[in-house]
Amino acid sequence: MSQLGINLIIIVNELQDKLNPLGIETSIIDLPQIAVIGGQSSGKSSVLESIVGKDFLPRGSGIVTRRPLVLQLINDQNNRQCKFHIFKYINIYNFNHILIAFGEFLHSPGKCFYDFNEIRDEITAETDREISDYKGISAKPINLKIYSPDVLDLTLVDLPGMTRVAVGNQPKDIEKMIENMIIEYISKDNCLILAVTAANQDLATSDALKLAHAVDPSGERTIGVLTKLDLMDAGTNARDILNGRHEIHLKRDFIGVINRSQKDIDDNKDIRKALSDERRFFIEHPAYGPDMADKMGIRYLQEYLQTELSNHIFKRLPPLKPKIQNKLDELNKKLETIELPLEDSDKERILAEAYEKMRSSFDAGVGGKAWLVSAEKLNGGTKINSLMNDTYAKEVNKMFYDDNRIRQCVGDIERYPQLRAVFSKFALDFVRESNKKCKSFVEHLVESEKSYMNTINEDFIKMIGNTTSRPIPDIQSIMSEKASKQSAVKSDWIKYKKDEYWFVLNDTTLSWYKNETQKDRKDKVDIKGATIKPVNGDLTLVINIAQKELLGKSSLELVFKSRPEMDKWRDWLEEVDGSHNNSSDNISISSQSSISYTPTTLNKTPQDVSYSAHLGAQVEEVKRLVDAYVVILKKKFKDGLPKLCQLELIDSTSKFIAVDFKVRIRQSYDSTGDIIGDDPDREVRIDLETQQTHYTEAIDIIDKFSHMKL
Ligand SMILES: Nc1nc2c(ncn2[C@@H]2O[C@H](COP(=O)(O)OP(=O)(O)O)[C@@H](O)[C@H]2O)c(=O)[nH]1
Ligand SMILES: [Mg+2]
Repeated sequence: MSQLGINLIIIVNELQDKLNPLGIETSIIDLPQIAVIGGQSSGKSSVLESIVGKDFLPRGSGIVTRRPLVLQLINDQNNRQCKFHIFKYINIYNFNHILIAFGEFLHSPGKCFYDFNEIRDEITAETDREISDYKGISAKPINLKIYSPDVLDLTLVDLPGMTRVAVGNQPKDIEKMIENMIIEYISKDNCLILAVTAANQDLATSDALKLAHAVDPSGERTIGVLTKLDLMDAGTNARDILNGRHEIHLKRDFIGVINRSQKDIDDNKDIRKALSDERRFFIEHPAYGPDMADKMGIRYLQEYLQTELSNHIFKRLPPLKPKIQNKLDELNKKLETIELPLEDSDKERILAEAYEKMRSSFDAGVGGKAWLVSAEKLNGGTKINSLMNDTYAKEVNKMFYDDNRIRQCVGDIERYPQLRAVFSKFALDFVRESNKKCKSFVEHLVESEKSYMNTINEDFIKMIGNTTSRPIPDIQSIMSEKASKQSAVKSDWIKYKKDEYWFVLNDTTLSWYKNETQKDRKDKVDIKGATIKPVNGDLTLVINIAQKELLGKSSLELVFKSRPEMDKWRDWLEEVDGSHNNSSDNISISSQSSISYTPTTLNKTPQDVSYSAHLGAQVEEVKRLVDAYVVILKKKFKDGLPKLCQLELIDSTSKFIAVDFKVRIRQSYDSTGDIIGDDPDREVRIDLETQQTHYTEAIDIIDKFSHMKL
C-alpha cells in the first residue's frame, strides 16, 4: 500500500477517468515531480524507496546512483498494462482480480518485472551498460515505470550524489557534471526538491541545500531531509535544526529520518520493522522525545509529501470547475434538442404520417413531372428504354436519397434510416415491376404495327391516294435484294482445273485471269442460258453452257473455298440465267385492301427473288408507300407512347403508393417498430447522457474535494 494516501489516488484518478474521455485537458492537475538531491551516500535512494514503499534501488557506498533514475509511478487499478504477462507468472484464471505491482523499463519495453530484486539488478546492469569505467556517471536517464494499484501517478527522480573530489579514474570535472545534471531536473517549476543531508555531516557544507537555494531562492519548493540521525555522535542531536532554530533554516521544514543501515539491508531487515524501530528511536531519544517524534520519521515525511500534493491539487482543481461547468451547460442544451425515446403510439403516428407524406410527395414531385414522359423525352427507342430503366427509377429514388439536398426527402423519414430504406425498397420494387410491364406494352404496340400496313387508313390514303389498283410486291425481300445487288462485287479467286484463277462475272460473260490485275486472261465463256448445278456434298458448281458450239466448251467445274462463297456465286450465275424468277410468294393484295406479309415471304432469301427493271420500279413505289406510312406511325407513337408511359409508370405508381404500398409493407414486417427501425437518436442520447453523468460527477468530486480539510 502506498504511503501517499488513497483518498488522493481515488480522487485524481476518478477525475481523470471522468474527464479524459471527454477531451478535457487534465494536465492542469498534473502532479509534481519529486527530485531527491544530496551528497554521496547521504541516503537519497533510501528515502526514495521509503516513499514508494518498495525495496528496489541499488544501495551501498561510493557513487551507486550513476545515472538519473526517472521513476514514474502509475496508478494501475486494473493491471491493464501487463495482464498477459501476469497470467504467465501466476497460474490462476481470474487474475483480473489480483492486483500486482510491476515495473517496466523504457529500454526494454514489454518486459515486466514482478520481482523488485530483479528491478534492482536491472538498474545496476543498465547503469553499467551505459557507463564505461573512466566516465563514472552519465546524464542519460534510466526510465522505470512502476505500475501498482497502491501508488499515485507521480514522477520521482533519483540523482547521482554530489561529490567534491574525483577518485580513481573518474573524470576531473565530475563535480560539475553531476551539478549540471541535477540543476536540469530541479529547475523545473513543477519540481519539489527533497534536499537530503546526513545528520552526521556539517549542515553548513550541505551541497544539497546550496544547490536547492540556487534554483529555488525563496524556498517554496525545497523540503529538507535529515538522514542518519542514528549515526550522530553521542551527545549531539539535530533538535535545533529540526525545530527551525538553527542558523540554517528553510521556509519549509526539515524532517529527520532514519533509514536502514547497510547492515539492515544485508540482513534483509523488513521495511515495516525498520519503520517501527525508527519510531521507537525518536520517542525514546532524550533530545526528540514524544513532543517532536510525531513530526519526524519516514511516515511523517510521507504524510508531509501527501499534504504537499493535496495542496497542489487543491490549488489546481478549482479552476477546472468552471471549465467543466461550461461543458455541462453546453451538453444540457444539446440534450434538450434531442427527441425523447419513441413510444409505440409515436411509432404508429410516425408511420401514418410517413405514408401520407410519401403519397403527397410523389404526386407533387415525380407524379407532377410531365416532362418525364413528354413526347420530346420519348423520342427514340434508346430514350424510351432509358426513361423506363433509368430516369424514372432515379427520380423515384431521389425522393428518399437526394445527394444534392435540393429538395426535401419524403417528410421526416430521413431521421429514420430503416424506415427510409423500407420505403425506398418497396417503391423501387414496384417501379421495376411497372417498368417491365410498360416495356412489354410498348413492344406489343410496335409488334402490332408490324403485322400489316393499314392502307385504308384515312391519313394514309390522303397522303398517297388509293393503292388498291397498284400491285405491291414483297417489300422486305425486294429491299434486301436490291441492297445485295448494289453491294456485290462479282469477282473472286476460284479453283478451276486444279489451279486458282481470278474469276470475273460481267453481264453474261464469265472470264478468268491469272491474277487480280486482269491483264493476263486465261479464257471466257458466255453463260447466258447455262444451267448451274451444285455437286452434292461438295463445294463444286458445274456450269453447263448452252452455246458450247460457239465457245468449244460444254461445262466448267468450279471449286470454292466455302459454302457461303459457293452460294454467292450460284446466286450471281443464276441471275444471269434468269430462270429462277419466282413470283408466287410475292405480296398479295388482300380483300381488305391491306398488304399482308406471309411468313414464307419474310423468310425468303434474296436468291429467290429476281431483280428486273420492272421490279425496280415497284421497289421505288413501295419505298414511297412505306415512307408515308412511317410518318403516320411516328405521329401515332408520339401521341400514344407518353400516354402509355404516364399510365403504366406514373399513374400506376401513384395508385400503388396510395393503396397497396402500405399493405405490402405491413405484410412483410411483424410490427410498426420493425418498419421504422431503432430509435435513431438512441445512441446519441445515451452518449450525451453518459457525458452528462461524467461531468456532473466530476463537478461533485471537485466540490467534495474543495470542502475537504487538508
Ligand atoms: N544507519 C543508517 N544508514 C543509512 C541511513 N540512510 C542511509 N544509510 C546507509 O547509507 C548508505 C548510502 O545510502 P543510499 O541511500 O544509497 O545513499 P545515496 O547514495 O544518497 O543514494 C547505505 O548503505 C544506507 O544503508 C540512515 O538513516 N541510517
Ligand atoms: Mg543513491
